[in-house]
Amino acid sequence: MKMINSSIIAIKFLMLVTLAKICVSQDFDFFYFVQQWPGSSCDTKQGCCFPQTGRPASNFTIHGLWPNYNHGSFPSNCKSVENAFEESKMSDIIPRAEASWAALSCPSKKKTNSTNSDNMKLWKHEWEKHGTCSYSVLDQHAYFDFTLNLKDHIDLLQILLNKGIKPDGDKYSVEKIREAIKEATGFEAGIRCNTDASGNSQLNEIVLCVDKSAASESFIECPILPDANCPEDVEFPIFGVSQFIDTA
Ligand code: U2P
Repeated sequence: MKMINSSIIAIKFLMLVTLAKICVSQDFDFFYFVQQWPGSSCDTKQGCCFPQTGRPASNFTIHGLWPNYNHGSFPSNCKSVENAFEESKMSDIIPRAEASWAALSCPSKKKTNSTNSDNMKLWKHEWEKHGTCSYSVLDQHAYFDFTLNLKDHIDLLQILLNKGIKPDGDKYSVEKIREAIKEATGFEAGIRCNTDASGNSQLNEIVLCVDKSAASESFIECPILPDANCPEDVEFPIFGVSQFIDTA
C-alpha cells in the first residue's frame, strides 16, 4: 500500500513538472517594449502616488516588456514552480529599476495603510503577467536587466524635445510624434493614449518592438502595432508635483 502511495506521489510530481515545462516553454513572436509618460498616468481620474523612493524623474518610465504574438494577442501569466517571482533576484537591479521602472498606481486604501505606490508590487506583476511567458529566453534577472538596458538605449523624451514636442500641456500631432521616433530609431512606434480627468486624450505610452531572441538591445519593425486609440492631436501633459496625491 505504501509503495502504491509513493508511486502515485511520484506520478503526480512528474505530471506537475511536465505541466510546468509546457507553461515555461510557451512560445511568442516578439516583444513590445512599453514606456509610459508619468504625467499622463497621473492626469487620469485615478491620479497617481509617489513610490517610497520619491518622485520619479520627469522622463518616460518603463511600463513593461511584453511577449506578443504576430496576430496581435499575447500570452500572459505563464507562472510555474520554476519561474516564481523572487525579490532576492532583484537586489542588484533595484537602484536602476527605481530610477526607470517606477510604480505610480496608488495602493488600495482597503488593503494597506500606505499612501505610496509599491515598486516591488509592479515588478512582481510585470514578471508574473508577462516575464514568465518569455522565461525560455530570459530568466527573472535577465528580464529586468535586459529591459533596463533597452531603456538606456533610447531617450524618447530627448527624441521628442529635438522636434519641439514638449510635455507642456499643449496638443501635438500623433503623426509628428511617430515621425520623430521613426527618424531617430528607424522604426514605426505604437502610440497609446489615455484620457485625463476632463476627458482629453493624452500621450500615454510609446511602444517599440524587440526581437524574441532578446540577443541585442536594438529594435525591430513591429509585426503588428498595438491598438491606435489616439485622435489626430493629443495632449502632452506637464509632469508636476501637484499631480501627486501623496507628497511624502
Ligand atoms: O491595455 C491595458 C493593459 O493590458 C495589457 N496589455 C495590453 C496590450 C498588449 O498588447 N499587451 C498587454 O499586456 C497591459 O497590462 P499590464 O502589464 O499593465 O497589466 C496593459 O496595461
